[in-house]
Formats: sequence, C-alpha cells, structure tokens
Amino acid sequence: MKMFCYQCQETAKGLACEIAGVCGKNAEVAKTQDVLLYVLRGIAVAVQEASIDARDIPHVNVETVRSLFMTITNANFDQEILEKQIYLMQELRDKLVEEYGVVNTYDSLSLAVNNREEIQELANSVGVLRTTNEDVRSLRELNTYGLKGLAAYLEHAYNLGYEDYSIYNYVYELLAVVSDEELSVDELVAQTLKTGEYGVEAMALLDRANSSTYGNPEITNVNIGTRNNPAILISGHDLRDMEMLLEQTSGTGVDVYTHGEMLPANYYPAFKKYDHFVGNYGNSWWQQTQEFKSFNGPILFTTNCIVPPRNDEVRDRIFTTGSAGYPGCIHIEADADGVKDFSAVIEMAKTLAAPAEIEHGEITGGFAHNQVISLASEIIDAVEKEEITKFVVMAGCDGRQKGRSYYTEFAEALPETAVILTAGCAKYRYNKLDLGTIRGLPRVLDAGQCNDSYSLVRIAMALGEAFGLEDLNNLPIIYNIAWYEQKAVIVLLALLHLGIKNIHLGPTLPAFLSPNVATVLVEQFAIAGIGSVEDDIELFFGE
Ligand code: SF4
Ligand code: SF3
Repeated sequence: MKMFCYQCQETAKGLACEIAGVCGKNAEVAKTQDVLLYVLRGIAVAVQEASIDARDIPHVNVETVRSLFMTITNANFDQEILEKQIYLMQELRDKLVEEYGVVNTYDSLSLAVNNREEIQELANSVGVLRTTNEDVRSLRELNTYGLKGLAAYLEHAYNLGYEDYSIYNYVYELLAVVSDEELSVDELVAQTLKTGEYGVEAMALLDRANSSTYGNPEITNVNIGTRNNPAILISGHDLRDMEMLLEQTSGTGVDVYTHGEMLPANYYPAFKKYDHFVGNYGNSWWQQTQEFKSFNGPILFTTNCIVPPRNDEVRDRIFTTGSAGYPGCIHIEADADGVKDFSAVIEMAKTLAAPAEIEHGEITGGFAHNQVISLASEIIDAVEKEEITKFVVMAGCDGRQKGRSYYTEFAEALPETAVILTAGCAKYRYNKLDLGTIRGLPRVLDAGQCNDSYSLVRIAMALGEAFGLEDLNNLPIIYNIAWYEQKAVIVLLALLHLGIKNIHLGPTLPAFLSPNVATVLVEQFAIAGIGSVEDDIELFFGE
C-alpha cells in the first residue's frame, strides 16, 4: 500500500485508493496531505489545551481553514504548495506553543518535518489508518470530511470579509476531538451532529456574505451559447474571485464565461451589469477534459474540482488561485489586501481564439430562498390544488461514474406534479432536460452551488411554517441526494442535525462508513442508498 484515501465517492473499487487516486492524486501528494492534517490536529490540541479563543489568533484561523480546503478532493494536486503549507503551519504551531506555554504530550505538537523525505516518512504513521478500531476510524473521518467541507465555505465567507469566531473555535474543537484517544463511539456520533450544526452556521454565514455583497440571487435565463471574442472560463465556487475577474476584464475585449459550480454566479444582480459576462460554458466538473479543449481560452480555477489535464496545451491554459493548485499551472496569490492580479490570464486570453460553441440556448436558475419565498403564495396554492404533489431535493455533487445516469432517468421518470429542488453540480444531470413548467415555473428549481443547499433548508422551513408543520419530515419533500466530495458530507451532516430523516444517498454509500456506523445512521436517521429508478419511483410515489 502506497497511500490510503477513501474520502470521496469515486474511491478505488468502492473501498480505498491505495496505489494512486482515481482523482489523479498521486501517493506523494496524498501523504503530504495526511501530514498537513496531522500538523493541524497538533494546532487544535494546543488551542484547546491553552483555551485560546479564535478571536486572538486570526492568522492561524485563516491558514487552518485554507489548509483543510487544500485537502478536499480535486482541489490541490501541487506537492510543493502543500509542503510549504506544512512548514507554515508548523511555524504557527510552534509560536502558539511558546506564546501560550502549551504543555501536552501529543506528538504532533513537537514533531517537525523539514524536507520531502521526512514528510513522506512521517505520513506512514499519521494517515487515516493510524486509527486501528474501524468504527472509531469511520467516525473520525466522517467528522474530518464534514469539517473540510465546512472549511471551504468558511474560506469563501472570509474572502468577502465575513467571519464567525464561534465556528473557528469549533474547527479546533473538532480537530482535537479526532485526535483524542479516549472518546467512545457514542461520543463521536454525538459530535457528528454537532459538526452538522456548525455546518448550518457556516452555510448561513456564507449565504449572508454572498447575498449582502452581491444581492439576492434572482430568476435568470443563462445563455449557454458563445460569442466571437477571446474569453476566460472561470470555475469553482469563489464569488470574490468572480468579481475581481469581471472588474479586471472590463473594457479589455475579453469575455467571461462560468463553468461547473460557478454557473450560479449568473444569478446574482451585482454581476449582471457586466456586458462581457456572457453566460455558462459546458457542464459539470468532470466534463472539463472535453470542454476545456473546445473553449480555447484560459481557465481560472478558484477551487475544486480540477481534473488532471491530459495534455500540455490545456495545462498551459489553466491558472489556479486560493486553495486550488496543480503542478505546472500558474498559481495566483492574493496581496495583503486580498486583491488578486489576473492580468496574466487576461493577456493570455487576448492571444487565443474565441470559444467554439458546443450548445445554444438558455437555462433557467436563481431559485435561492429569497426568490422562492417571494413566490410562496403561488407555490402554496399550487400545492393545495395538487398541481404540485411533491418536492424532490436532488442536491449534491456530480461525478463521472456511469451509474450516475440514474439521476437523469429518475428526473425523467418523476410524475409531472413533482418539482426538483437542486443545488450543487448534481444539477447537470437534469438541468437541460425539458421537464416542463408548473404555473410558469420550471420543474427544476436551481438554488445555486452546493453551499446553497442552505437555501433548500430555508425553503423547507418556510413551507413547514406555511402548512403549520413543526416536523419538517411531514412535508411532501423527498431527499434523494448525490454525493462525491466532502462538501456534500457537510450538507448531509447539516440535514441530519436538522432532524431530516429518510435521506437517500447515492450513487453509492461512503466507503468510510464502517458496517456498524452505517447501521447507526440507518437506525437513527433512516438513511438509505438508492435502488433502480423503477423501484425508487415506486418507493417514493407508489400508493
Ligand atoms: Fe481516491 Fe477520492 Fe481520495 Fe482521490 S480523493 S485519492 S479518488 S478516495
Ligand atoms: Fe461539485 Fe466538485 Fe461536489 Fe460544489 S464542484 S458540489 S463535486
């Protein structure tokens, strides 16, 4: 075994990647990420031990969150960047230990690695398999993966100037908990719900950050065709990067298109004023291998999901920023004020051909909570008159596995009175189908990115209130969620914390759930996998 990673849905053989990642992460990078997490656990133990308040260590908060984000699936493949982050975190750790006189025997507090060989060597004892009990390991990893997703959302909020120290304090609490040898399985299960609670807080914070800065998302027809100008494609989830790119490309003759999870940027009022913001190009993250070729211009990755480029021509057009990274691609850092200089991307765009058109027309989105709640009376009336009989939450991730065609077929097989509520890149499996409308509203209501799953919860709460139902499980809502990486894990934990039961999770259940932990989730929350489209339609809609 050269590495061990089982954090995402596409893990090798549905068990674990042990030689190289299916995602393209090699063993060295995987081990470097393991060591980075180990150093973070040491920092967290120090913070807990000395009762340090996150308010007093702003730089450590930001870098801890950034480090966690770097270890998310498909975010950062650059060994050098990850090694630099380890050295930085060790430095911050040592300063904390000295300044606060931390006394603790946890070896991550004193052990230092100084070069690549030492990092690789240390990784052998500090990775996922350091935990021998498989149930404890399962719960530690479930919490850690949820925390990675939560950290991603915190980073986007921070980039817009929004922070919540109680959430940072929880980041340290949880990292210390997963380092604690004394905790029982029951205690770790309880911790999982607490992680979900903070997941809701983090998504609410980001929702506030995004909508206060750029306005509330509103119903928008997004152009999916192209124009004849050189252009930049922006992918990932960071709206502050989106704003800076639009500002800097203004008046340059270079157009901007979104890809993958950046599509919902089209729904924000603040971005509509830019005439050179043309629309969305292509589909979800894994289709980039084809779509980046035909796009012709440079691509800016603000976060995951990067697929290792198959040739140098495409690789040379990829730029990364924030927590994203890929060896051989130019990485653009922010200056001390958080400002990024995208001139290299813009200059490259000017020398390249305009995108080749692969689709034509429009798709509709922008159904975040504020927009949907403003339509509440219409929607409630449609429910009362049985024009809408069910809402089907199909949020989450997309992925390359063939079995994901289930979601397209499931959407097509739904009764015409069912409305899909979606968020995340899962939507690309059905957002271009002609599923018709109900009272002029499309049957696929896209709230936005994966973090906008928070919007779906707000919508459920508003429906609960309108129908006088205290228990959200009594609403006519089905949860059939697709997952791939760790942002979907925090969305799942958030739903569990809110008491939502009967969530169906696919296309496969996580490999990191041990049989016993899976049983707990089934017994306490009635979580289930998916079956065939036919069986599931019968299960959800049969008499
Ligand atoms: Fe494998 Fe997923 Fe880990 Fe990549 S992130 S190494 S595909 S389990
Ligand atoms: Fe997608 Fe990677 Fe998960 Fe944001 S971008 S949901 S997979």
